[in-house]
Amino acid sequence: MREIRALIDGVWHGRLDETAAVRRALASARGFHGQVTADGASGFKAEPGRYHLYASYACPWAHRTIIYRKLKRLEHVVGMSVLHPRWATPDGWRFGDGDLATVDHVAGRRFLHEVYRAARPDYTGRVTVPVLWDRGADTIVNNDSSEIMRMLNSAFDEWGDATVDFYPSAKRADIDALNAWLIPTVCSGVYRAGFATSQDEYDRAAVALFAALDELERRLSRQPYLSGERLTESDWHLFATLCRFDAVYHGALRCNRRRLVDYPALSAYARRVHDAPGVAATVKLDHVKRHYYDAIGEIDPTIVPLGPAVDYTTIASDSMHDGNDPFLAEVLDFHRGLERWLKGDVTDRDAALARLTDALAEDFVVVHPDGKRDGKTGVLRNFAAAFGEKPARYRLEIRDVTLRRFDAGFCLVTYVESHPGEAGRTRISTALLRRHPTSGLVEWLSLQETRLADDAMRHGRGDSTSPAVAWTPLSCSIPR
Ligand SMILES: N[C@@H](CCC(=O)N[C@@H](CS)C(=O)NCC(=O)O)C(=O)O
Repeated sequence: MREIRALIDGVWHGRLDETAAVRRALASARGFHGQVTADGASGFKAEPGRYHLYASYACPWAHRTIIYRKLKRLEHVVGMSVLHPRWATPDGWRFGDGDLATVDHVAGRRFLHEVYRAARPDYTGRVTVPVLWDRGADTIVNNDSSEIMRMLNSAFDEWGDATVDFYPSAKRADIDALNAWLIPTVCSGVYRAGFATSQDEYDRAAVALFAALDELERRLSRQPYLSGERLTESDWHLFATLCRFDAVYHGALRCNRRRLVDYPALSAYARRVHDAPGVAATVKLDHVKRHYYDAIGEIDPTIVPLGPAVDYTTIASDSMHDGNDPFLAEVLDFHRGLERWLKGDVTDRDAALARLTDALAEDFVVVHPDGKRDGKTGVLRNFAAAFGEKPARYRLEIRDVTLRRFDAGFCLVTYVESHPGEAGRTRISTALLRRHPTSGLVEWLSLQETRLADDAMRHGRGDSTSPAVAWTPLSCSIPR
C-alpha cells in the first residue's frame, strides 16, 4: 500500500498508509479559502508586507503563484519563502538555507506542516504548497493556487503593476470555460496518469491527456496564446505544466506517448511564454527534477506506459536531402560504383572484384522476385557472369533522393534509379544504412529495390511491376 504524508486531526504523519479511510478523510479536507481583497471586506485587507507566500519552484501549482508575484511586480509587497524540493521524506516539505531552499522568513519554522498546524491546530489534510500566510492574523489565508493567482492578479494593484491583468473582465467567461477543461485534463492529468494505482486509471488519464495536447496543438497553431492575442490566466496554468513536461512528466510520470518537442506549435508556444520578461527566472528545472524523481517511490512500477509513439519520419530534423550531404554522397557513390562494376565498366576486372568482395564484408542474402535466395558467393558469381553483358554506353541516373536520419546514426535513403535506354531497369531503392560507430564504415543494413515500369515513372505513377527484391542484411564498406 502506498505511503503518504498528511496531518490528521492536527497530528503529523510522515508515513501514513493510504487506506480507503485515509483517502476519504483527505478528500473531505476543507483547506483554506480566505480572500485577500483591496478593501478588506473579506477580513484580509491587501497591505504591503502583510502577506507571505510559501512556495516551491518544483511544484507547478506553486510555480503559477511565483510567476504572478514576479510579473505583477509584487516581490517587495508579498514576501516569499522557498521549500526544499526533496519532499518524499517523513518530514514532507521543509525549509532550509542552501541553494535550493530558504529559511522560513516568517517564524523560522522547520517544516511546512508546522505552518499548517499553527494556522489550524486540528487540521486534517495534505500539507501542500503554495500557501498564502497572513503575518497580521498569524494564519493561512489560502492554500489553493488558482485562488491565490486571482488575488495576486488584482488585490495588490495599489503597489504592483496594475497594467498587467491576466483575468480581464471581457475574457473571464472564456478563461473559466477553458480552465474547467484544461486543469483537470492536462495540469492534473499528468498526476492522475503518473500516480495512478491501476492500469485502467493510468490509461484513461494518459489517453485523455494526449488527446487534450493534440487539441491544444491545433489551437496554438492558429493563435499565439490560449485566449487569442494576449497572455491570460489559462496560459499560466498550461505553461507550468508544459515547462515540466519533457524534464519530468514524460519520464518520471510516464506521460510518454509524445514529448513536448514533438508538438511543433505547443513547443513554440512554450518558448514564447518562457520568453515573456521575467518568466525564465522562475523556471528552475534543478528543483523540478529533484522533486519528481524523489517522488518516484509513489509510482506503481507495474503500470505500462502508453508510449513512446515514435514516428521516425517526423522526428528527423533533416528529413529531406539538401544535395550536399557528405554521407549521402558517399552512399550514392557506392551505388554508382556497384552499378559500374556490374556493367563491367571497369578496366581491371580482378581488382574490381576484389574490392567488391572486400566491400561486402559480411554475409548477406538476396531474395529474388521468384523467391529464390542467393548468399554472398552466389551474388558474386552472378555479378561476375554479368560482366559479359556490358552495354555499349553505360548510363545511370539517380534522382528524387530523400534521406531520413534517425537516432543512433541510422539513415533511410530512397531514390529512383534509372538506366536510360534500358527498358525495365527503373527501380526505387530503399536502403537502411548507418556509419559504424567504431570502424567508421557505412554499413548497408538492408536494401530493398522495387522495379518500376519506365513509362509509369515518366508519367509520375510509381506503380510497381514486380515484387520487391530485398537484400537483407547487407553489410559492407564503401569502396573509395
Ligand atoms: N490544490 C492545490 C494543489 C497543490 C499541490 O498538490 N501541491 C503539491 C506539490 S506539486 C504538494 O504540495 N503536495 C504535497 C502532498 O500532497 O503531500 C493547489 O492548486 O494549490
